[in-house]
Amino acid sequence: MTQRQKTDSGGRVEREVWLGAPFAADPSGDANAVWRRNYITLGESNSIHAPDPHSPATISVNFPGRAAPLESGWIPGAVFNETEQTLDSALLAVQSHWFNRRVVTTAGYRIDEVTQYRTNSSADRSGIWTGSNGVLVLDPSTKTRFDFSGRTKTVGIVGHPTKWLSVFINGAENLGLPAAGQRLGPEGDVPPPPRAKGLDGGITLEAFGGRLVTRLSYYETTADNQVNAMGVNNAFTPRYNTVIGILDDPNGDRNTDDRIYTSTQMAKYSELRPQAIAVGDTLDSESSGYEARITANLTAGLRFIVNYSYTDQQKVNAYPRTKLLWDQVYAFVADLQQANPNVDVDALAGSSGTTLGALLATNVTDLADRSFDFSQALGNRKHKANIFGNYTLQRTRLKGLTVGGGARYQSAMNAGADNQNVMHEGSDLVVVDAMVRYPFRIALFERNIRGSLQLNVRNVLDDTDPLILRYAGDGVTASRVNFQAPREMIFSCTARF
Ligand SMILES: [Ca+2]
Repeated sequence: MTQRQKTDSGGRVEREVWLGAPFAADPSGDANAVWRRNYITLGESNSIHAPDPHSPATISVNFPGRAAPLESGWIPGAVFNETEQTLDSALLAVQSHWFNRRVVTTAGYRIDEVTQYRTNSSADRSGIWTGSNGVLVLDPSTKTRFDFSGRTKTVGIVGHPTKWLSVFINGAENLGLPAAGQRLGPEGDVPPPPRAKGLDGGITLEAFGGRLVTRLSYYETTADNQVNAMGVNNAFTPRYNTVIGILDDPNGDRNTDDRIYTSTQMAKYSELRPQAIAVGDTLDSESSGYEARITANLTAGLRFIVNYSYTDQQKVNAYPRTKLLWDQVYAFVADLQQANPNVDVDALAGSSGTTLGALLATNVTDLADRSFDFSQALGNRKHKANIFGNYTLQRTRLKGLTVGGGARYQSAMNAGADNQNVMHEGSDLVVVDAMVRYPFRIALFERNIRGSLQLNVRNVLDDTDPLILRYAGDGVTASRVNFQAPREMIFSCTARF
């Protein structure tokens, strides 16, 4: 099976302005914006309606001291881009039977090929925009091509060696398509393709003619190169640019004649550039778990379901690019201190108001804390169990009456680390639920009406103790708390006629 898909997309926000940037150099800034006011006249309903700003189309006004009248028009308000993407996919799947259908195998292979063209905007300073910062237009000279290919492989086997036993195992491997909008590393590269692997397998056992069914399963998945902002966009990149800004202009007079490094000194370091443009980094995650489920129909009216699962989640290799970058920054600053023995490099602040030493110290703590946070699967509850049973009366006058109840358990979640990086656990959780259902059948207006009355109660014990989800840095104060819903009773009546 093959498929071709084409998408064009772009984001462009427009603003109504006075054309030609008459009041300030930035054509789309507030000073040049057209502000339309609508006044409401009490008692006149048509004055409440604000007209579409595109119609009446344009405004032309004679402005004192200007020869030509001012004309209004719409221009882009912020940097924008347009992408054209072609995705070609091919898929092949095979299913086979073996040994008299006792073994069924499936295999699949999928290829995705993406070609993407990205065109950015740039400022046009010609014509009426001469002398201004320029109006943003799509710039065909910035059109860039990106090519990616993805692969997905899956294999599955289901075997029924005997009537009461079945075995299954599935494997999948996926090389996905990268998030083309992200910029990573010193050159703002498109991220590496995400790579995922998964394996799961298990057995199902049936006993007493199918009245007792037990299913045991295991799974593991790894997902590499997961892209996230991770504070690179709003902490590490701006901080890097502040550090380099101080080294560019140590005396803070907005002139870089006193730059303290040379391009040769910077070029020794593979990751260092005069400006950082990265907006994210990657991490890898691994998770594995077991699940056991028993369904028992013990007698004609009695049924039990018991379920238990264990999940382990780990995140690893957070910040490969950011860590490398900052190790090089620390070494670079040490180099500059050695090359300039008469300057206290750590004490330089340029025009930033913070010293270089303080910025680097903040960064050491910030990167260590965030790496630690990203290595923990916050909020993960490892053990989960449910038990639910119901009994339906078989004889007696209340034949058909079903009474049921159960409990849900979740072990304490990972509630974060304190300032000493000691992990804390939040609260565990047990909720008890119950239900009663009674079916009825009555004759009304010569029609047979069947229905049921049902009462469901959630949180029977009305346990409303707050659940601690996260601790503050002191490890004692709860910083995030969830309140459980109090006891809830829902009575419903269903009738079919
Ligand atoms: Ca300077």
